[in-house]
Amino acid sequence: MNGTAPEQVMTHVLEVGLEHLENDNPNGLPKVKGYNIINGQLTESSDGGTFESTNPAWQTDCLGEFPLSTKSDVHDALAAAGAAFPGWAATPAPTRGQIIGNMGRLLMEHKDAITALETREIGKTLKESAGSVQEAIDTCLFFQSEGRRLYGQTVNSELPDKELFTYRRPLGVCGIINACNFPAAVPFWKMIPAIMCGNTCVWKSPQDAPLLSFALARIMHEAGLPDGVINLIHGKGSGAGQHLVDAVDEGLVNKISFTGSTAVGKMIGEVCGRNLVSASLELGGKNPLVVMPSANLENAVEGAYWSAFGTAGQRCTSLGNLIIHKDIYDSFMEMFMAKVESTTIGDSARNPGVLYGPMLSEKYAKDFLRDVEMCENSGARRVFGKGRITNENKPIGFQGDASEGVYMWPYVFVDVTEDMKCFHEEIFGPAVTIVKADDFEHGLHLANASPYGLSSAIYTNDRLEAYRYKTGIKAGMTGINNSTTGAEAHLPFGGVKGSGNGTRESGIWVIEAYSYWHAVNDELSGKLQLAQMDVEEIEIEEADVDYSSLA
Ligand code: UN1
Repeated sequence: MNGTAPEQVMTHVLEVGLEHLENDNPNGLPKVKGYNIINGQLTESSDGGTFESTNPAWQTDCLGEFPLSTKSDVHDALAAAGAAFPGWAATPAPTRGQIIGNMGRLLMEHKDAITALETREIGKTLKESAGSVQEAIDTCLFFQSEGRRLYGQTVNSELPDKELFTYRRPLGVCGIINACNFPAAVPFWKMIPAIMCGNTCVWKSPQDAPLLSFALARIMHEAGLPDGVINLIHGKGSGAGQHLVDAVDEGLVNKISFTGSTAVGKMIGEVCGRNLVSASLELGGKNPLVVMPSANLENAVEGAYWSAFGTAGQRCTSLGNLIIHKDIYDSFMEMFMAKVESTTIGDSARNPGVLYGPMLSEKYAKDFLRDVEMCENSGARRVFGKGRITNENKPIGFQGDASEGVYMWPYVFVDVTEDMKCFHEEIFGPAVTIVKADDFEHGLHLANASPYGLSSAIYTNDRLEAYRYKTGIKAGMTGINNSTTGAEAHLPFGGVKGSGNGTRESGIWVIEAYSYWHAVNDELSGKLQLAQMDVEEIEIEEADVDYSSLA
């Protein structure tokens, strides 16, 4: 797959005139000149600045150069989205849904190529990249038909000859900012419902996935999306993304949807709050998974292992605190550690079947190493994990040449207690912190004790325990006898506490985040009738019955 499929997608994006740049890519794949897409036009940064996107599994493989967008580029994109808004909002919702359906069908057609491109750009395994692309397809297919609903209501008036209605109205220009770990699924979770409701978007691509974002934006246009409805801008660090957030203060943005860290989410929430602009914030997690004695231990080990180390732990739904009942602690740990020790790691494009690939980029590796140091400093005992994988320092399951990419050992920390910093802080990478629970109540207490509330899970075959966990946990999502990951495209996704501001992505629930309710009354009587005041009063008639005598 690694040879032909990425070339297919290159051909696809090259159809719009992307030129190949000089390169020494070791895999023979092209390095392209990438662009912003503003009002359907391919544009460069106004000051000519660029940055590169490289393959974290093979760092000498450079995918392309992309515009380092300036404030004026961001403003151009906002102006285009603002200009496109009235026309798009007036387009019948079923037509908007039809275009969204076309996007889903084009993604299906190019799924293998997009999958390979995602793996090339962020290092996820091919299986997982395919899952992320499938999640984008599922989202399109779900919202295609929502375009034929987008229901409002008819409501009875308290006055005669008067009708009441509710309508869903679009918010306007939406700023979309997503992380690079689900670079196909998450922006689609945001933009598909946004445009289905009639909004227009300025999409700031994640700095580590600009080419994939470009390919997706091109596909959206090929599906029939009018120019200006989705405008793509690239950028790095606190550049273009910050300009987009700053534009909220300038009155140019009606909605921000952000997936990323809690710290940045709080900053965005403050800016939106002071401007009374709606914000959807999908933030960090320290997702707990509790294992009780009645559980099928093999199944629990598999679920915990996948939750902790699948995707190299780089999901917002990845396992944080593994909470094990003391009676099964030793037997669970024996099976768990055997799996950890044999973990397969490598470049999935060349070593199919590895559990996980590289970190998403050097930046994620640096933060991960800082965080595992924090675990040790906070008193946890490390029983597995030795830093960055090199050819001299690698676990037995590592495949390929470690010097080519940015690979991390899997980490296991035990003897973790509630008073430690590492119990409370998210670690974005392949590390798990393990806590022993005395009984169910203690396990539930520990599961609720972190500042986050995104995902959660319990393994138990006791139905009452499962019920008590489900009703006692404070989290946006809970798996029973399942891992902490695995949200589906038609269930509400999001968290409580430090994991977000209560908004939800996906399914019918996300529509609330991209529309407002408009209540309309139509007075047909030809006169002014005042609600509450001109309503006919119905007197209660005194009944001549002694009810107590009937008993
Ligand atoms: C994310 O990490 O931001 O449930 C999204 C899951 C995936 C989505 C994760 N379907 O793990």
